[in-house]
Amino acid sequence: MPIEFPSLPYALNALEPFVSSKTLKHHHGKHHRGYVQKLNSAISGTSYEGMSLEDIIFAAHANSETGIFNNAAQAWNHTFFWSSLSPDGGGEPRGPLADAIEDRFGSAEKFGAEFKAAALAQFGSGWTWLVCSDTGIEILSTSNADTPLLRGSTPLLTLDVWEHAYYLDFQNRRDAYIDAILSNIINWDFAAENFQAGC
Ligand code: MN3
Repeated sequence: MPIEFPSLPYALNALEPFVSSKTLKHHHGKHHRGYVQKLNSAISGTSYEGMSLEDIIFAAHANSETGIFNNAAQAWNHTFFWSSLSPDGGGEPRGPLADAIEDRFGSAEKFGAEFKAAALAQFGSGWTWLVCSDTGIEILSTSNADTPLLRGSTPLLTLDVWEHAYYLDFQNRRDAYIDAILSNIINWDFAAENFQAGC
């Protein structure tokens, strides 16, 4: 069984005007699809064929198979990213996750400011995450395809800060992209489910 290229959990225009259908069409239909296609052709006929996507990520990393690792991790990161956004998103965290954010960051507003600063500070391509680990919840930035799974952290939500995520809509204004996502479409329900399941 090849690794599946998943459908978006919403319509192409569902995140407008914050993420345009044009961006989603390219980002999901070209970039994400491309990672999955390259991965499937790279693992065909190898010992990776038939493994879960997570197992491929760990095995390729352990074996220093950079090409397979990059495409596998990007496939996983993107699927997680689509769920981190929602047309019904935005607002503030709720429930036990809201309490954890208040304990760690002081308030949801202060969390937003720290998350934005981390996403802006990521040099070049990468991802900004809210994760939990043995020491509690924290903001984490990863470069290129790198993923918190390798650190034993549980991802709660993520933001893609590769230029392909925002250039069509915001050009070089990464700060405006971050603001639009955090204020309007970040999926706190998804983060809360991940928090309750894994932290
Ligand atoms: Mn991307």
